Amino acid sequence: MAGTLQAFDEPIYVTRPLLPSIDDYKGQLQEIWQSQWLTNVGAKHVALQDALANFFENENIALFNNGTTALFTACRAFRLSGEVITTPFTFPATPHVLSWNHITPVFADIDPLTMTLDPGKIEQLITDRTSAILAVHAYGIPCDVERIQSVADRYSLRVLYDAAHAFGARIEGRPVTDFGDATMLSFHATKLFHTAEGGALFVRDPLVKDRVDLLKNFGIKDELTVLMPGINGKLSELHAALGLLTLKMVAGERKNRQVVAEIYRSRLADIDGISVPNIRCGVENSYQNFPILIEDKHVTRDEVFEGLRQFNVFSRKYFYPLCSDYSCYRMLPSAHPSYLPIAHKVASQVLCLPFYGALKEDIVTRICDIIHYLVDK
Ligand code: T4K
Repeated sequence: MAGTLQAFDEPIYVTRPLLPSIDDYKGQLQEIWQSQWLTNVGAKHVALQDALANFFENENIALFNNGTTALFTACRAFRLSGEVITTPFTFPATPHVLSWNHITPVFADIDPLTMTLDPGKIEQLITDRTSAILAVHAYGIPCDVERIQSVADRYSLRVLYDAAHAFGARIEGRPVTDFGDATMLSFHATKLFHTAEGGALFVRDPLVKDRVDLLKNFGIKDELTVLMPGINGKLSELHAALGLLTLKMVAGERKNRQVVAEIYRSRLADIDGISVPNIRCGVENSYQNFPILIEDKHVTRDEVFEGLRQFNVFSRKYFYPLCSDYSCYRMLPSAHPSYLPIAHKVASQVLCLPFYGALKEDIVTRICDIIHYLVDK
């Protein structure tokens, strides 16, 4: 079969950003130039924040210049301290925002089906220093929010969600941003909805939203009053304007990604040793990534990863290595691999395939043929 398969002329990346027409963006830039207002909560920022509040049916939103700053600020807004229980199966930003707040991340194992924090593993890690649970809707597959909340309620802990991947994901019909005390979204260029760089924080309590707005602007109340040590978390007008345009394209992009996902699912279904995570009943995935799990049967995950590269296909091993294996965290007691068997297994098997709406049907089919070849050879 290798003879009939050829490497792609152009590299096929794990994702490509959603881009509006350059003319539409020029139109936005013309308005910004005319206003001479480039940042600090200008008209585009206000318009995007309103549009997103409307989209998520939630007024308690604050826009940020990236998701990491949004999550960092959330920790400050809730005055989290001591220890926070989180997942090792995530992007470095998740534990790093804790460290930057002088909080110790405590890693709990993940659920093998959702690949998110296992609610059954949280309770045993709670100490008198625990202030919160920080869970991640990895790949936009929602966590078991009900069980996480019930543990948190029993111990009076805050619940924060890193929903960097979860734009548009729903739980029992409700947006993921409706759950927990706060939810962060990332609007990075690699995300389904993006502003090139950007992010947002949704909070349950309007008083916390006021505090978040202060914290993201140096703690400035007015020209003469600084109320608290804040940070610069503001989204510029140029980024907000891009978001206004990409937001209009999100529904179409989601539909296109569903088509790509369907091709992958149907063409990879019959490969022994490869599985596609199933979404449980009552939740809707955001279609941020397309992860597959490769059991070490006929071929290893790393062999498929390397094999795809030979064909100019750049899949990614999100999230390998686990955060608990980074040199800055592996000395933590909770980071010991013996406590995190599922996370280690999933991290050694997972591969995120190229996944974006503009990926043509014949390209997806060819990627599947290459995977078939790599498994059979
Ligand atoms: N929490 C979680 C769970 C996250 O996944 C992330 C970010 C965060 C928090 C933090 O949110 P932000 O502070 O970023 O808002 C990328 C993104 O940079 C990162 O935002 C994202 N997660 C992560 C999962 O993916 P890399 O290092 O893999 O990106 P990079 O540059 O290798 O890009 C991946 C592929 O995307 C490239 O091979 C090609 C394509 N690409 C990328 C960019 C930047 C483009 O086609 N155009 C582009 O402009 O981290």
